[in-house]
Amino acid sequence: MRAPHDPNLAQVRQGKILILGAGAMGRLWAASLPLGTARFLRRANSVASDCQYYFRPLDGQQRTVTVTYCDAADVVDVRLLLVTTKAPATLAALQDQLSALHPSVPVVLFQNGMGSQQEVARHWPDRPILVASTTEAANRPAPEMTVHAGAGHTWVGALTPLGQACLHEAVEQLAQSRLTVSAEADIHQRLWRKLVVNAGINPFTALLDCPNGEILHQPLYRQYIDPLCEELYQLMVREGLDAPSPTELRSTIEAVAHSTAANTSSMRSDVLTGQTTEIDYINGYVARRGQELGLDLPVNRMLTDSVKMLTNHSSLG
Ligand code: KPL
Repeated sequence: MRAPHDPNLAQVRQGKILILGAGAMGRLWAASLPLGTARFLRRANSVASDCQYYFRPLDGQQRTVTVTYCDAADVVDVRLLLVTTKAPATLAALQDQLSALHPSVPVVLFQNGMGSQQEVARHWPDRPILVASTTEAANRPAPEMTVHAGAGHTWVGALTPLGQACLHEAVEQLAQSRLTVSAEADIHQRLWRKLVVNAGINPFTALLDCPNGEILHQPLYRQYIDPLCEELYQLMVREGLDAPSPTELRSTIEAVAHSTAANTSSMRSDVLTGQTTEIDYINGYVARRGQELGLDLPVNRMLTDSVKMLTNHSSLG
């Protein structure tokens, strides 16, 4: 078994960490946790026993990773459940799995955007529900290959009262990985910062079918980015958040587009692979939330509708 990376973490009680969602983010965590710690939760109707893949960490030393699939009811000493499913699939995936999991096991949600995490907390207010906002970059250039494409930081905060009670222990469990993890008292502000970045990059990369950095030179982006940032600013103010100016929001978006210039965004990748995108939880969430608060946000509506036309998936309304 691999030794804990930080001697201070030697005290962390070892147990299993279950992961629901064996996509790029789930595979990154499974490969980064101490050997033997992670298990993938088997999805309904699946009989898979092992998930084997190549993992290329930041140092380029590619290795094979094997993670056992299991059913929640069959694992003893579960310390955490990490949920790395796509936002639109999260509630249904948890409805299939959570009843088999002891109610005291902390659930950490890793979804992009906003709305799916709050749906989960509303469904299970008496469970320890936590949410993570991460800047770790991982992708799967081929189904059997997972690449850790950029070092980031993962902030974890609580969504329910029991989540607050186990926040520090959950962070300690996650910090056994090689990844940088910290507890965040104001997780809402972090989630909003990520939402702004995704709202300003993802739909343009999907519509223009280009890597993140290329949007900056495209007329579509240049025409809409300032009105988009104005809408995001108005909504943040209406939400009572600490809102950076529209110019600062644009600078944040462009700094990330530059630093991830060669990346294919998750939304472009979903379109290219014919999967449902997370648009309803990014620009779609902004447009809906604006409507609830009496704000018309037409650029977010237009981007939501345009991305949906690419994939033809149904609207949340
Ligand atoms: O989070 C991302 C995504 O692709 O969903 C960004 C930050 C845009 C990086 O690709």
